[in-house]
Amino acid sequence: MKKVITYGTFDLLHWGHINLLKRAKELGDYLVVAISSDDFNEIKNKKAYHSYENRKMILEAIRYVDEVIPENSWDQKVTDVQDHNIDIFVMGDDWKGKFDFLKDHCEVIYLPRTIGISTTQIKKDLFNVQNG
Ligand code: C2G
Repeated sequence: MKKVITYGTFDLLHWGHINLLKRAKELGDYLVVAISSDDFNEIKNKKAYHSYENRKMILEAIRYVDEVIPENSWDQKVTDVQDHNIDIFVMGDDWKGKFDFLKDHCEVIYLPRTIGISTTQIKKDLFNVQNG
C-alpha cells in the first residue's frame, strides 16, 4: 500500500484545496493530511477562520482523505514520514524546493497550484462585497 502525506491549514476549504487532495490521493492508495493546529497557524502568521477541530472535521469528510493528523511544528515531517510509513510527500509548488530534505526518507512531489482561487482571495472579495 502506497501512502501519501501532505500538510496545510485548509481554511475556508475551496476547489484549489480539493484539486490538491485529489491529485495527492491519485499518487498512492492512502492519503494522510497533517492539518495545521491553531497554535502552529500563529507561527505561520495565519489566522484561520475555522478552528482546528472544525477544519479537521471538514477534511475527514473528503473522499480523498484517509487520515487527518495535527501539524504542530515545522520539525515534525521526518518523524511523520517514518511513523506513518509514508512513501510520497506532496505539496503545492508554492513550496517547491522547501522540503527537499525529505528526499532522504520518501519521494517528494510538488504539484502545480490551482490558479484563480485562494483563501486570501476569498476573504478579500467578501470584504469588498461587504464594504462596497
Ligand atoms: N493549494 C493549491 N492551490 C491553491 C491553494 C492551495 O494547490 N489555489 C495547495 C497549497 O499549495 C498547499 C495546500 O493546498 O499544498 C494547502 O494550502 P494551505 O492551507 O494554504 O497550506 P499552507 O498554509 O501553505 O501550509 O508545513 C506546510 C504548511 O503547513 C503548508
